[in-house]
Amino acid sequence: MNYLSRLIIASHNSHKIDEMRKILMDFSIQIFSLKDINWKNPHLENGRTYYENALQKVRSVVDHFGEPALGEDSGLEVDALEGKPGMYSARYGGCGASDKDNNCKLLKALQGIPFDKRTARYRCTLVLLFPKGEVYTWEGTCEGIITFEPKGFEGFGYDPLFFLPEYKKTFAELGLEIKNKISHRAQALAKLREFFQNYH
Ligand code: ITT
Repeated sequence: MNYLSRLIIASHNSHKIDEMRKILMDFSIQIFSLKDINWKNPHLENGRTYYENALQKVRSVVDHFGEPALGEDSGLEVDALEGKPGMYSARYGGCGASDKDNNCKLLKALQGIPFDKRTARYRCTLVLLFPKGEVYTWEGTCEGIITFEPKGFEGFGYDPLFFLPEYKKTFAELGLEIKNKISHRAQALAKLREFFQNYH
């Protein structure tokens, strides 16, 4: 692989982009979000796996711009709900659902389930695609417990409900500095960092 000087992050989620930028900021790579390059097309996301969805997100961008792109598909898997909402986490509360709608639906679905049975994990599948077709993928997971009520104001999505037993706080209470060390996305990006380090 040649030296990578520019990279598009194929996500419309500003929180994800912010996390990814911060984790990659010490590399001398110019990072562009879809907003930076004025790409407004919604993603096609009809894959059967996180990998297929992530690949769809990057493929359309790489095909259009002819530059490498990094994308990811992620979700929250709750054991008591047999892995739901999983790949459908963003639209769990219905099409156009807000984070608050999704969190409300999740709390309702878990009504009556005791603390020790509310285990869950975030999963992130990262895909890096080059214009010539080389594709690399990495995965990260982060284990936690779904709380009984939202706590904290940082982060996004299910973070106010995602409790980390080791820290006794939710991701929304912990803040980005710690989240970016231990999250599913941080773990997948740590593998991408290793990949970049070997090629720089
Ligand atoms: P892009 O597809 O544009 O990247 P998106 O938010 O639609 O943005 P996904 O389809 O991968 O991304 O959906 C992931 C959803 O999973 C996200 O919207 C949240 O509801 C949830 N999620 C994933 N990672 C999360 C995190 O770190 N914190 C909170 N919720 C998260």
